Amino acid sequence: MGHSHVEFMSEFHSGFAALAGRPNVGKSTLVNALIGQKVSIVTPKPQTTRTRLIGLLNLPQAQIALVDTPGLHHGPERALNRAMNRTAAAALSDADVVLFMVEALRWTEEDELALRRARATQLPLIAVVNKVDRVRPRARLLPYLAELSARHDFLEVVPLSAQKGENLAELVRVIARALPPGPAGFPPEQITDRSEAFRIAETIREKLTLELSEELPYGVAVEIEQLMTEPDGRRSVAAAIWVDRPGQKAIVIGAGGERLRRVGRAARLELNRLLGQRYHLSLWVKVRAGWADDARALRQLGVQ
Ligand SMILES: Nc1nc2c(ncn2[C@@H]2O[C@H](COP(=O)(O)OP(=O)(O)OP(=O)(O)O)[C@@H](O)[C@H]2O)c(=O)[nH]1
Ligand SMILES: [Mg+2]
Repeated sequence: MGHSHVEFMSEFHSGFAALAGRPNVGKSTLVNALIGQKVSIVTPKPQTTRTRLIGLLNLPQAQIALVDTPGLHHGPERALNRAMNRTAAAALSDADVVLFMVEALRWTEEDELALRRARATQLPLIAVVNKVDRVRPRARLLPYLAELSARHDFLEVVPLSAQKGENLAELVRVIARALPPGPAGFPPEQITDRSEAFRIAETIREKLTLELSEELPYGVAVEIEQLMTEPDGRRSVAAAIWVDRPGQKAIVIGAGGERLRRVGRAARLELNRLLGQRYHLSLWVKVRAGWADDARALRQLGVQ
């Protein structure tokens, strides 16, 4: 991001801006784009983000704690889905302002649900219309923006492209102005509230999800079992990949272990770059039947 113009504010502003939206609208992509670093994983699959996390944006006159949340959704009533919806709703109610995100030219029942949840907070809402890079010609957006504006008395409606980085400075300006005056709540060098172990587990899960998009309808979970520094200075990680059924184990591993090796390699390269250390990953696949509907398993994963 770099250059955001908030110089019209005479006092320092600080607070929490929580993302609200159905799965897949681009909430995590936006958080990463605003922070200028990947703090939240992104995939083309809905329900990627499973828990809330914070990305911190420090400006000369404001500190914005962007709260990424799981997409609000209907659908399978597993304990995991209930926990995701609950987490998202709770994160919204703890915020100072809510960024209600939709995809340009689209409005679904889940968008309706998400707007209902966002309104229930009684906080000011900023509408963010993402993925405008797909709209050609841009004038096609105008009736959509008008319809959206009629749905709620939004503070502002900001069309942008998180992926292409279009119009982000405008959004930052709007958020900073909506936050209350006050000192920064986090040290300026901090970029996220999440631990190294969390970011490792999430990076592995992202690479797995990208590899397995169609094959594992219930997805996987990743548990970090060990994290330590080896004598040569490398960070050594042992991670268990949880699958739901024995048949899924072979799918994740792939012929001759090829797929799991590819996932491990992609995760390792990204972690080296992202966290500035050298990683050594040992991945193994564990069958944990019904994990997504098992409260104990979810607590162990930190998603509830
Ligand atoms: N064309 C386009 N695609 C985008 C844009 N922003 C995000 N995407 C894509 O949309 C998909 C979903 O992005 P995410 O950031 O994971 O969406 P999310 O809202 O966090 O999804 P959940 O975590 O499942 O709730 C990914 O394939 C992104 O690359 C954008 O501005 N333009
Ligand atoms: Mg997400």
